[in-house]
Amino acid sequence: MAIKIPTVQRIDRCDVGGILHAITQDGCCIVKNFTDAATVAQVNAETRPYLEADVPWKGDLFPPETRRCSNLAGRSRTVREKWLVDPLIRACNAKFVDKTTSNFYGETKHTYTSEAVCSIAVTFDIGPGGKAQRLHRDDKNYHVHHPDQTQTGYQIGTDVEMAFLVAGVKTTIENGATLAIPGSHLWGSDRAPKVEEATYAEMEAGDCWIMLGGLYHAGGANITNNERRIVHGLFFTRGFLRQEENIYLANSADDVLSWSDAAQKALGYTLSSPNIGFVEFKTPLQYLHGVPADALGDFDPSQEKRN
Ligand SMILES: O=C(O)CCC(=O)C(=O)O
Ligand SMILES: [Fe+2]
Repeated sequence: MAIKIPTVQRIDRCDVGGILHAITQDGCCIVKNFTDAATVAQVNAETRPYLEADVPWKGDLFPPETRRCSNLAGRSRTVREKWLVDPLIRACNAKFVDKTTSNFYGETKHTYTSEAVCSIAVTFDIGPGGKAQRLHRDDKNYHVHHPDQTQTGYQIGTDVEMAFLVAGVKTTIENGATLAIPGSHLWGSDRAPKVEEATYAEMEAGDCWIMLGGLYHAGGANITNNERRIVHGLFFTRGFLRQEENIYLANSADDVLSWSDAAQKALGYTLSSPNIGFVEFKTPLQYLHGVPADALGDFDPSQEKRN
């Protein structure tokens, strides 16, 4: 039986209701005209020096042809002050990621809302020859269990993460447009994704791909000879998915490096498997020790290798 590949809905940014509906239905959508050409050009210019300085990844997470600009919100004023705080992004996070609960504090009932926080902001620039990533759910990092919702429909609150990828260039099947399976946010954790079920999020520069953390997707293969596929990504997660006490700001590098390995680990200076807590794609301890970027590989060596 031929596999039916769902299409991606393309909706103009002024139709916020339509965008929220499409994400509920499909787990993703493309927002047309998310931003204008001048803003895209500015962000491309602000990130170019960092992309040019980046070195090939040695491992499975990215093909060696990919260059990244990590700490994107810190490094690009335009990303930080325009896109990160865009009302459309806030509206999406408010619906899918913010969390409100009520508790008794003594005999008084209190209701608290934890707002989504940017978990990672990074540019992905896939160069010619770059192979596709494996299909994955980004929320594997948060160990999310997904119930099978294919019969019931999507229940808001199932996801703890969502991503916004703004096209820095026109993205095509040839240059590595993101691969995705619309509707796969509804799949139970036991169902494996197949490449034959995926479609491509082809975008014009300035469009924005939005997806929930439970949607299967992957960076595409770049089979061109001379095009670079640049997308600028903002990923948000629940605001409370972090440590209660922020000791990272309270202790100097020298203090931390004088602690025992076990204490460093207990206090979060190693990573949570697979990929939580890195800085400039290094573990905090590699970063504090000044390990050069070209000495690095995959974070979690226990991850299964590709077939
Ligand atoms: O580059 C892309 O299109 C997506 C990258 C991605 O999914 C990832 O690195 O988790
Ligand atoms: Fe991903």
